[in-house]
Amino acid sequence: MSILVEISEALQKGKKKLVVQYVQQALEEGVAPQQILNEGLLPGMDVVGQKFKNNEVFVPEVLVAARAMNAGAELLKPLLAEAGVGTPGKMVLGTVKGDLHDIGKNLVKMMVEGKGIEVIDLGVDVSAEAFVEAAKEHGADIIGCSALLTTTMPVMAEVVKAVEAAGLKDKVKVMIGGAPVTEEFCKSVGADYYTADAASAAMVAAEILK
Ligand code: B1M
Repeated sequence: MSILVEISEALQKGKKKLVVQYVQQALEEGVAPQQILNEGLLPGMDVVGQKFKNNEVFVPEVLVAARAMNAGAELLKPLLAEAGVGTPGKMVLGTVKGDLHDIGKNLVKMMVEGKGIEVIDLGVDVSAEAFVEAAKEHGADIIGCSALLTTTMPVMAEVVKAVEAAGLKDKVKVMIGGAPVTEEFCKSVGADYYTADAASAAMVAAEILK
């Protein structure tokens, strides 16, 4: 089995130490860091994302796989930076104001990072202004908003309005999600994208940044 397949399979099983060991081995064998990322770590995380979407694996498996992914990616980061390989783009992510639920938001973060995208995590209880300020500060391409309460969903409309007011409508896409959020709601508030789960959010984010 090729070392890149070994990396992908160890990641899918959440075997962090093994992922680190294989990434090191691949580097010693002269495999390019970008190839390790694109053909080892990222496809491994894609498999986990798909299985999660299909209810074949659940939150704990995603968490351990994401930890393994991050450990492998940490080894590559300085080498990728040296080689001038940047991230495909940036997402500012948070749970909207008044809402403290963050389990789904954290899954979205892991899946999106699994696509090589940089995520600036603003945490929970994030106001529309704070989303927009952070997007400006970090030059983000996407604002991702999560809401779990029907009472906090209207904050997503405020985010869309704040993006427009800041003159960022053409630059920054607003993605929304969370259990009570729907495609219909997304259209009604003028957000750019709605996705039902973390794996789809990551796929759509990667598409936006292509
Ligand atoms: Co709360 N809670 N909760 N809660 N809680 C719900 C959401 C609720 C449905 C329970 C119920 O009554 N049946 C209900 C909301 C009702 C409503 O609004 N209609 C509710 C309530 C009422 C409350 C409180 C008001 C309770 C109280 O104090 N009286 C309170 C509110 C606090 C606040 O936020 N201000 C509260 C508090 C809490 C805890 C702190 C105890 C805890 C949160 C812990 C934490 O997050 N750190 C909690 C929990 C755990 C839940 C339930 C049980 C589980 C939520 C969860 O994490 N699901 C929930 C009931 C339920 O769903 N069974 C409930 C798992 C998670 C993986 O799913 O977040 O949907 P989810 O994320 C999914 C997708 O939605 C999507 O991807 C993820 C998976 O792939 N997704 C995105 C999420 N964000 C996305 C963003 C995207 C794209 C996709 O793009 C950017």
